[in-house]
Amino acid sequence: MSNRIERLEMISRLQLYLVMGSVNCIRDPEAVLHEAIQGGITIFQFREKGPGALQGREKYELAKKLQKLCREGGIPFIVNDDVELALNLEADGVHVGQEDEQAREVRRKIGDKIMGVSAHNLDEARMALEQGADYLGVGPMYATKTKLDAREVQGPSLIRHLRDHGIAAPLVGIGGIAPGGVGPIMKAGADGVAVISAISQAVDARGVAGQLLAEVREGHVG
Ligand code: TZP
Ligand code: MG
Repeated sequence: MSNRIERLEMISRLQLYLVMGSVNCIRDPEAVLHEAIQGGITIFQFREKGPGALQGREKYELAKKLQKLCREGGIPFIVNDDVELALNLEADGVHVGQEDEQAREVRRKIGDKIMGVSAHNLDEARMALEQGADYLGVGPMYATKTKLDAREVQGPSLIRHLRDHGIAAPLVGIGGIAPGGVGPIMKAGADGVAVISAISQAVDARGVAGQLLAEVREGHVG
């Protein structure tokens, strides 16, 4: 991210990040995403993963439909892990974890698209930024049942720790975040929060998104 305007734009995009695939939904994913966009999510990540996840053509078709909703809603569409899918769809970016393809390699393939990387400690954060990450997903903030292989809970203090050690990049907290839990993460220095179940399993996805966004804005410091 070369200039200050782009950086500020990235930060404002990260306020409320919905991460979701068909496996996470108890209702039609398109309906959930549509409501979440109405509720104010600022960015979306297609994460089609875990037991029962769609593959091949079906995965592609769902991604395409969700990307269309993002375009209509004016929010970026990011693909988890699958660089090839992101390139085929001309997605806005890719998010990779520590167990996925090396961030440096992903950056080489995607050019100037958005690249997010998951980081669980200072070393991983520094490495990801050195390899070209535009933002970091940091967590787990709280206990989560959604990611079976999630690392140990870190708490919002991990965000503070990264800030205190000079990590100035856009940061988004993830893991177990629901309405009522956003304030401490923002106050620790995050730019936003990423959620899966709080929105994808909500009866009122629009209402929950609205609540989360309000908490992000209230809790924002600096
Ligand atoms: N990475 C760290 S925790 C997590 C991911 C993908 C799962 C977040 O899901 P939820 O339902 O918001 O706890
Ligand atoms: Mg991954």
